[in-house]
This record gives sequence, structure tokens and C-alpha cells, in this order.
Amino acid sequence: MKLLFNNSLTRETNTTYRKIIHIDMDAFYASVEQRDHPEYRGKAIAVGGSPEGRGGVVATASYEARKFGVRSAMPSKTALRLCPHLVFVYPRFDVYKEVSQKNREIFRRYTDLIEPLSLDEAYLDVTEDKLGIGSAIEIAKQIKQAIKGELNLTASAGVSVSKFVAKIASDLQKPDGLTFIGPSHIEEFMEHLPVEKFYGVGKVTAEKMKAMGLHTGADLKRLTEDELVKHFGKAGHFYYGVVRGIDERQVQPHRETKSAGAEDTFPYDLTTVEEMDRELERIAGLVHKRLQKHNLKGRTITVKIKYSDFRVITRNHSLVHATDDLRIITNTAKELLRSTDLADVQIRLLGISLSNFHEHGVAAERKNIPGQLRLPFQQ
Ligand code: DCP
Ligand code: MG
Repeated sequence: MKLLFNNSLTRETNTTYRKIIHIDMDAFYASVEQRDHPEYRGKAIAVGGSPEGRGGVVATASYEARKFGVRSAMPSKTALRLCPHLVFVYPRFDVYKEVSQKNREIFRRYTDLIEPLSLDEAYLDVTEDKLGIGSAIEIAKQIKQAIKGELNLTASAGVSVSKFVAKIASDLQKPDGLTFIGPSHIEEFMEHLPVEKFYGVGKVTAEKMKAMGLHTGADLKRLTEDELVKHFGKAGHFYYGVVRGIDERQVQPHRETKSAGAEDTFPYDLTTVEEMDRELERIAGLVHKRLQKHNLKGRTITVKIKYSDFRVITRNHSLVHATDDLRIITNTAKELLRSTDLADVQIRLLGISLSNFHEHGVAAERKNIPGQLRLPFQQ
């Protein structure tokens, strides 16, 4: 284990720092397949697409395959050209889900403040850990050991005082890495960070930033908050803070929310906004009927999108008042769809659900801020 910066959170005099860990499994689907199928070990495998399959895409590749340049979201054909002996393996989501649940049980030994981002990633707030260990680095070490010992898989961990820095840290020494970035090094670290590494900066935004001569955190830091917002919308506020080491976003434990919704997998991938709108209108109709049947009104509207490469994202918006109105549900769903990057996408599934129901006129869920639209990078 290497520590990038060797100072300790607990030695800082001012103890208001949070202790955040970001855990990310290494080559997740591929590692699970290699664990369960000894014949795949040491081999270049790709989970996801099939070489003959229509529009097959690699969900993830083993490290042996990555040496040949095989990457997530790459068309199977391209992957096979780069690595002719590549073995394609069909994904087993039920198994990945089970591993994810077991991981969560391990995390729960240390804290209940767990925010899963996907099956293979989670934030943990261990400012106050259940076992009184005190050191976030030690906890990250123990979690990695438990994942190895109990699940026979490896994970990489990032440890810092905010979600943003912890997430970047977990990626720095993959696989099987543990990286700590202490508070006094964050600003310097952020200044050197290339813009494409900023959470929420996709290909399109990164290109836009580069065209403006913005290549690193230090470049972003030269802009005022107003300028950042003018060019990059709401996310500008976030960029302004994080380049200065400020990221107050809390680890939000997953709440079991009751929801009512509908979703549909399409026989062919949707590529145009018109098609997507049409499907959203149809699905909104189903949701509306379901809400009426059960006499429910929800305040939070969530859209789920699954892409042809199996990636799943959700976007949600909370209204001031609970609703079951078809027009509001349809329009909000369309707006949420438009808050995602729609350039060159292939969508396999769309879903709409309502949650945050009002029972006897009282919000069922307390913590949501009325009217809050989650920023695009908060998945
Ligand atoms: N995934 C996917 N499609 C993508 C990206 C990822 O289906 N375009 C799936 C497969 C991955 C899992 O999500 O195994 C986790 O994604 P990561 O980006 O964390 O990738 P890996 O865990 O595979 O690799 P790494 O070791 O870089 O974390
Ligand atoms: Mg991963």
C-alpha cells in the first residue's frame, strides 16, 4: 500500500474535518467472472457484448484485456480487433448484485452512513465509526482486507475529507490501491488535476473547457464563480468550490423509498429524442394510471435510463407539491431526460417513477429540500 501524502487526518488540530472513504471494485464484472470461472483467470475477457451480437458493447474488460486497449463501452468488434483472443462473457447481474450487498454488509460494520453510487462503488462517512477505530486509512485497509478475504475480490479505496477528492483518490492507484489525500494537500492536488478528471465533466464539457484554454484545476481557478456559471450552468458553482477544496456534499445513506412507476425495455435501441419522448409519454400514462388506482401522489419524479452498454443512470426532481398529474409527470420526465447527455446515445430502457408520497398531507420523507433539482453529476 502506498500513501500519496503521508499526513494523518487525526493529527490535524481542527477536528471538524470529515473522514470520507470512496470504495470502487477493480474491473468489477470481469473480476467476478474470473473468480467464479477458473478457466477465465489470467485471460483477456470482456463482459457484456457478444462479437456477433447486434451493437454489442464491452461493459468491462479484465486487466489482461485492458493491456490490449480494450475498454468499457467499446464496441465488441473494435475490442476483438485489438485483442483477437478476447473471450466474451455474458453478464450475470444477479451475482454482481449479491456481491454488492455483501460489500454493503462489510461497510455497515464500520458505519451506517453509506451512499452507494452503483453496484461497485460507494461513499462512506467514517467521521464517527462504529468500532471507534478513528483512522479512516485503517478502516479502508480493513474493508479492503474483508473484501479480499470474504469475497475473494479486490477493491480500491480513496480516503479524504470530501466526496469529490475521495472519489478521485480511489482511482489513482488501481487495482488494489489505497490512496489518502490529506486536507493540506487538496488545493495543490486540485490545481494539477486535468479538467476531464473533474467529477461531472464528460467528454463534451471537457472539450468545451479545453477550447477555452482550461486544461487543469489551476485554469478553472482563474475564473470567477459567475463566469463558471455563465459557461457551465449550475455545475459552475460546484467547480468553483471544488478547485478550492470545498465540497460540502454529505454522504447520503440510501433510503428505502416507496415508489410507484413503470419502465420498459425496447426491442431496439432508441437514438432520437422524438422516439424517447414518445416512449416517455406512454410510460408516464402507465404511471399516472397506477398512481390513481392506488390513490397516491408523489413529490419526487425519477427517470431511469439504461444505455445499450448496460450503464444505468437515474435523474430526479422534487416538486414543491405532491402530484399525480399526467402533464406534470410527462413534462418533468422529458426535462430530466434532457438534463442528460443525449449526443450519440443508444437507449435500451426508460422508466419513470414517483416517490416521496404524502401520507395524510405530511411528507413521508423528511430530508428532501423542496424544488431541489439534483445536479447532473449526482447519479
Ligand atoms: N460498466 C458498464 N458500462 C460502462 C462502464 C461500466 O456496464 N460503460 C459496469 C461494468 C463495470 C462496473 O460497471 O465492471 C463498474 O464500473 P467501473 O467504471 O468502476 O469499471 P470497473 O470496475 O470494471 O473497472 P475499474 O477497475 O477501472 O474500476
Ligand atoms: Mg470499478
